[in-house]
Amino acid sequence: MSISLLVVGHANTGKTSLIRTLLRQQNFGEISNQAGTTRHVESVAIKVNNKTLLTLIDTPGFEDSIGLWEARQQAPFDQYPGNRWIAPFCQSHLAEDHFEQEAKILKQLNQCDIILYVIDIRQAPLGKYLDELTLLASASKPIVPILNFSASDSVHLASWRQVLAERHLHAVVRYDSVAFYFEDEKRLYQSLQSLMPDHYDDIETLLISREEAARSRKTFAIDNLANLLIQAASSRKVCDRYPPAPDDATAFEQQIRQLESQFIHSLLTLYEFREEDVMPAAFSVQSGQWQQDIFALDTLKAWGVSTGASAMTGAAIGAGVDVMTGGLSLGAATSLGAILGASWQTGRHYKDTLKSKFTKRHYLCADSATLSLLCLRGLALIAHLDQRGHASQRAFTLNKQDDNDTNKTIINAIKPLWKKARQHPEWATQSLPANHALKAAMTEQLLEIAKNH
Ligand SMILES: Nc1nc2c(ncn2[C@@H]2O[C@H](COP(=O)(O)OP(=O)(O)OP(=O)(O)O)[C@@H](O)[C@H]2O)c(=O)[nH]1
Ligand SMILES: [Mg+2]
Repeated sequence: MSISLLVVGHANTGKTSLIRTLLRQQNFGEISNQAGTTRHVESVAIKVNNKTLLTLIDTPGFEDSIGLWEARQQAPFDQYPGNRWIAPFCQSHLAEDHFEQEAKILKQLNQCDIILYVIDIRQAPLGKYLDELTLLASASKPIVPILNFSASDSVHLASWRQVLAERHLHAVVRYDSVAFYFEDEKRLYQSLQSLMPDHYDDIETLLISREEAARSRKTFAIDNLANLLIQAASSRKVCDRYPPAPDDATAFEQQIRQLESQFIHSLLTLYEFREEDVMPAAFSVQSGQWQQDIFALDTLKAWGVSTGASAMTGAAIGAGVDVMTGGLSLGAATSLGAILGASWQTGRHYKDTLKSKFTKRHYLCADSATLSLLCLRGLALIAHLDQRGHASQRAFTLNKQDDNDTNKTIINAIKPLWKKARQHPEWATQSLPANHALKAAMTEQLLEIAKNH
């Protein structure tokens, strides 16, 4: 049998939200800012490998706990000790009339293993909440208070801790269903382990599976970001003049934006969020003219020129290219390699350079500012989704990122890699395998950055 957790609390304290976050699902129940959103009891299972480890039971909120406490203290219910008042109360006319919502909660009390009492810590521990705690305590089930809305400081935190301690409720868990921290959730599960030692291993299995899922999501997200940066850096658009005609510039911008949209889409799917959860603010793609620096060591290496003689050979190539006139054919260009004595394996990089030089064609490519922006926005999105609770209702705006020192350091670490990617137009439409040298280096850098981001 799985552990059954009854999620209770005053109306609008975030009970349904808590369940959504624990499930990592946005489609459980209804949530809203209005009190009285949940009107019925609803159960849902948390499974690992098809085995149900926990059953969560959502309930309507308490609406009139002071009235309920008074009714419990009046005849005939005052005669029943402990939890014995609950059954007759649920069969009474009071349960059908005034306390219809409360009766739905009370009926569940006998069947559950643990009560999760959800508190909105933005509210002071008023009498109505204390009455709820007293009523729940009469069921003689373990209670774990959840201090919800914990992402922001609350002046009431200390007084809540005090009133809970006075009721011997020390295993209190801080939580926030919108700004989600796995460490908080871990503490909740650890409390359950100590309350139900027979289920220790099951909960441990759940914790491990949650941790593994978070790790593999992160790895996959970073892999996607590496793909985005490599593809954006290696994307080119041929145009016959520079600066480009407006149509060419627009088509190229579209190409780059499309890459980012695909990246956002795959991350939302991965983290199980919806398209409307992220609003990518528009950004302007800045494009420069693609140029191959023929004196760069990497270029020479790609041309098969030994680096020992690089400076000289590079100069010779440069001179060779400059003295040749526009009528040069690619066949003739091939002999340039022979003139220079370089071992000729240049393939398309060399041809591209010569071709653009002699056919007066230009290649547009994303400039550094655009690639920096894509990189920083990608990292910001991953950091956000890692901590976005499934109860969040506000869309995250993916904005321009600050030009601060941390971001400059990040860009300086990644830039040399996208400079290399820029020389490989054939990578624009493929995702390189994880063991590809440049992809592996990019992924490693991004993972390192994401760890501290
Ligand atoms: N910032 C923040 N908002 C939260 C948190 N938990 C819930 N909310 C918001 O609070 C509102 C109420 O959440 P619900 O989950 O509907 O609350 P409930 O207790 O199920 O409400 P009822 O079913 O009406 O009793 C929603 O707008 C949630 O987005 C939280 O931890 N932090
Ligand atoms: Mg609800």
